[in-house]
Amino acid sequence: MEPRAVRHDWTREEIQGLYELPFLDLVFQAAEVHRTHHNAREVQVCSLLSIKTGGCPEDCGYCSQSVHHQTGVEVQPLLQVEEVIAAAERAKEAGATRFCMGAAWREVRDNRAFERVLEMVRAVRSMDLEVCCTLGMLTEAQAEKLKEAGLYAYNHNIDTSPENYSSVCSTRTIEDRLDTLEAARNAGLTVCCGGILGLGENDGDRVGMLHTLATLQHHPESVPINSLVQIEGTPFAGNPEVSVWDFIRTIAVARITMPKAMVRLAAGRLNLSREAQALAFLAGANSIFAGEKLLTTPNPEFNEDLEFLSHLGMRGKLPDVGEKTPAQCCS
Ligand code: SAM
Ligand code: DTB
Ligand code: SF4
Repeated sequence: MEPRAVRHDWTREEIQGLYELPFLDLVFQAAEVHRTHHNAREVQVCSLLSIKTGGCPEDCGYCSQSVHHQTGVEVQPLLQVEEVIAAAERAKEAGATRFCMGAAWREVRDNRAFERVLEMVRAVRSMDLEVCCTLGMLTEAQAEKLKEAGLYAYNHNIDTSPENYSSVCSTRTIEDRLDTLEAARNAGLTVCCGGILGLGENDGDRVGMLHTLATLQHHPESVPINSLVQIEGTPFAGNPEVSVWDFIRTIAVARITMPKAMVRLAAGRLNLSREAQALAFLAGANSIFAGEKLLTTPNPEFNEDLEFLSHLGMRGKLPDVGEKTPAQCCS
């Protein structure tokens, strides 16, 4: 087989073998794969906005927005379209090319709130930004409506391995997650799907999560790797901090097993030194969330990130907003 072919038949043992490589061998291999498939000087700069905050009926153990945990996050009903446009303008001005809107919903319902989200998508799309939404579970018909409105990507994470899933969330199953991903895929949306480190998982769970993603029929175009931002009042507050080495290993294995995907250094960057972030870029990360807030927690400021990228000789990647169909790159 051609050494750089995109594979969907990874065995768990192979992925485990990659994860266990000597650290620098792994980073070197990942850097080679990265440089074969991507311009290693480009980083995608994404901005996040919580369009509906808190009050979520799901019990995800990491989340500040679940009604099952007392976290002090204030419930904020669905924003107005104008507020979203203003935020997207600020993000674009600051240098973002992808704008991701998150709602603390268990699932999308066919109601006026969804109509308003469709309006938000149309508006942000008209600003030549890649538009991404993360709204919980959805049906194929709903995904089609989002696609028609101009949505580029749907984010829906599997978070951890299939075996560990029930210890992270008990109000849905990983199969529910995979069904939603399939609905988004069938509607022609690109898929953004990754997970979180720091949920009490072991190395085998990290391998299991990557194995699940890397053996999907189509790899996600975008794979966010989050490091838990600990939230007081959630079951995972007080967990041991994620090792930087493990975080970078996970990024490197995601890069090797899903060569064409954008691998995002997602939540948790405030706990990572700039040197560690640079190592993560070397290991194949090529996307970040920028801007002072993620959904409910702090994140590095735009200016600091842009300065940092420029210090590394890197630049922001242009948005994929042309006429070509985006999803075809990662099949
Ligand atoms: N409610 C929707 C859902 O769960 O699909 C969308 C929003 S949810 C906050 C999006 C993702 O953010 C989660 O799947 C999880 O991977 C990540 N996330 C949430 N809280 C986090 C935290 N405290 N630390 C790191 N990542 C987190
Ligand atoms: C993803 O994987 N990480 C983002 C985005 N997709 C929606 C969310 C991170 C949230 C971090 C915790 C918070 O700010 O509440
Ligand atoms: Fe709700 Fe999403 Fe938070 Fe889970 S991660 S509690 S589904 S907002």
